[in-house]
Amino acid sequence: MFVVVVIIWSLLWVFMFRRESNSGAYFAGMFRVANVEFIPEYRQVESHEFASMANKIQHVVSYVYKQSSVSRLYKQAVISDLSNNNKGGVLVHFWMVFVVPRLKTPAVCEECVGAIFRDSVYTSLQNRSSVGYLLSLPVDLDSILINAVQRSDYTSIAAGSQCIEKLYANLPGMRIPLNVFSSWGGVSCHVKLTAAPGFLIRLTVSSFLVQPTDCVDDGLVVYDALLPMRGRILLRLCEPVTEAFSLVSTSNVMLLSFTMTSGNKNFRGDFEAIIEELCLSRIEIKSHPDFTGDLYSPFYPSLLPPQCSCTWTFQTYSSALGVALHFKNYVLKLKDMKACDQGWWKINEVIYCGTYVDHSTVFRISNPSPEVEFRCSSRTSVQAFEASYTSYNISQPCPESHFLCTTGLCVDKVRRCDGLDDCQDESDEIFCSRPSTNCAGSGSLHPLFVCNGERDCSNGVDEINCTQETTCSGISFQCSSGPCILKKNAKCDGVFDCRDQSDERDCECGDPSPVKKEASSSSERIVGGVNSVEGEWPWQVSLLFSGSMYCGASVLSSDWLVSAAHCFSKDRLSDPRLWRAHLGMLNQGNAKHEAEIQRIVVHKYYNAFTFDYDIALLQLKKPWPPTLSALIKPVCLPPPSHTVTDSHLCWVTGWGYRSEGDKVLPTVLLKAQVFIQSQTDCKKSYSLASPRMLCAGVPSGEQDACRGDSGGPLSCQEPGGGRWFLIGIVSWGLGCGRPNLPGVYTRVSKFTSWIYSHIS
Ligand code: 4AZ
Repeated sequence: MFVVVVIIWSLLWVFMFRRESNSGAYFAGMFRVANVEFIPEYRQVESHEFASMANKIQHVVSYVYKQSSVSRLYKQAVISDLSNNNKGGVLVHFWMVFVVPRLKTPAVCEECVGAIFRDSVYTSLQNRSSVGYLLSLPVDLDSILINAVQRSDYTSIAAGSQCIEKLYANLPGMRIPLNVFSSWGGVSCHVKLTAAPGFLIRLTVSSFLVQPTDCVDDGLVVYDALLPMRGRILLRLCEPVTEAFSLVSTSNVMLLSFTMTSGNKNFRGDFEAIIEELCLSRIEIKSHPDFTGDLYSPFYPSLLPPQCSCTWTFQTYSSALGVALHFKNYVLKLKDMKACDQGWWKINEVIYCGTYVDHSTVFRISNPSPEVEFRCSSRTSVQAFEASYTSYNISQPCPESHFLCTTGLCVDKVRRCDGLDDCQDESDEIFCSRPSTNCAGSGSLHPLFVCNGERDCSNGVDEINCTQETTCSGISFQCSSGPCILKKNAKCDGVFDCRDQSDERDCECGDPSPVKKEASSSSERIVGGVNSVEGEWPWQVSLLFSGSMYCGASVLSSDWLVSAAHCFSKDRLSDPRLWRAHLGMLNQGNAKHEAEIQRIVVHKYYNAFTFDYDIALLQLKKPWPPTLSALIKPVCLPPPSHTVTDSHLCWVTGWGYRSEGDKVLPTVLLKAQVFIQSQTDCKKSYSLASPRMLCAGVPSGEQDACRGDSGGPLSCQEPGGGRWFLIGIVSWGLGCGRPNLPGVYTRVSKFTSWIYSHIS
């Protein structure tokens, strides 16, 4: 009996557990077979010609890996496609499967698998070419690319998928319609596009109707390859598209990988073969002083592919004239240690990186005949850009009586320090001496004092006629029906200021109801903070990533939260399924409501190096229940003209660390009072502070936000017990609680319209 049990147990172990403890490692790859003529039959996987070629190649790949150090793990290679290609020969697209014991590390790494193949080709190189002979198969060393892929990619495309379509664009200029419906054939569908060799593919997306779920349920990934290779993603489309746009491949193949759950989902668009643009031109800037011309990125208005290059050679009319490039939403900055990822520029032998911004800039080249070289340098497709060029007087870039902004724009000197952002980056509004109040003079009162709700002049002239309709500007409050008034903080102040009363609409916000009046000032500290009481910050949210407290956020409505982009910027952090929002919570672990996240919208200009545009929106899967509305309440959003004066009370709140070296997070929600600094002072601490940032703290540094508070609110109360507005979002800072190094916050008033465009 005992022997039988042992035998059965051993067999069970061998067949069940051992098998279970193995797992697959999947790779997709491609390489070029040189010196072989492509024949049309290779397009048909069923053809005899394909089978015979694929067999030969499969044999070679297997031979390479069976000779290698991972021979015992190698299972099989499958040749999925043979395509013709711009360099001649045949491009081979293949899958590989390895079986790896789960407990044995390391697994087969991506670099190792690639290196094995490359080494084999390398050792067989002949002459001085990049072609090596593997069992007499001529493989181009430079063309080898091997990527690890998900098992799901392999099973949905390689392992007998029902939904693969192959389409060809044989003639340039013919747009081939491409419509995909959710009923097409399952959740995952793949469309492989191939153009004739020598051409590129332009895909036009006319509309994409899907549920916006961060590509969890519905989405489209466009690859610059025929297999889903991670290193070759051109575009991930997770949101519905209603306005058509197009993008371009870097070779003659493209793969569209659709995920569409059931429902009325569909994709409409087309694709075509296009010729590679020769982006090379000589531009003469004529004598006429107002002469301007336009410069477009290659394939404009299509998105820019990861590879492209352009050279523009300019010639101005006189050696005293340089060339000014006026960009709509792009800026050139000297390249530093970091790689350029939104465009690489060489202008007169100096290298610059381009970056997309939300304002216009001017780049001046003080040379009458400069050569401007541009290269695409992003990993995926990026926005196209457009610039106009003019000549300018090198010795005097701006007209006399004008001020040169750091954006390169020229603005009238009288506009310097006038309280309005004329330069579009506020460079005309920093390092201004505090304006004198000048209460006696008529009409020349500095905008800082006008209608800010405070009596700056003893005669009160700064606070009169504040609700009279005037021309709209950056410092006026715009009523919904269009007209503007000078009263800066008219929003939700309990007084009807706009004729249409829109200033008091949607004002169920920023009105907490703490259960006890004040906390008995305990000695617990955030950085220099005290415990909050229940209901004091009903918009405060704790965001948990994979079960651990990671960031803060604020409630904007029943299903939207706002937080910092940097909380979601890396691979897994951008997956909404791994996040939970804890709402109506005072002590960690005691949330009144736990919400799942449906979607994370990170600002498209968020810059992970500079933390510029550090803002993200989170949509909840379900709204929080109205029964909790005593403990969960939205915060008010400041309109663009909102100003914070010395009479505002501002607090930063969160469950973050209490000091730089702290190891344990507090359980109770802490609050610390901080003061908002002028942008001039902010720039003294952090020269990199952008107009989208604000500094807040205390001179000693003793009250501050710290790690873990990120994404959480900096809330300011309107003077006289008014409502609470979300003025900042905890973003960054040098250390925590250091003197003269305040916390840096995302300036929310710069994002009001961006926020409303997504949440309403
Ligand atoms: C952080 O790492 C962080 N002292 C947040 C705020 C500050 C510093 C660091 C400001 O999340």
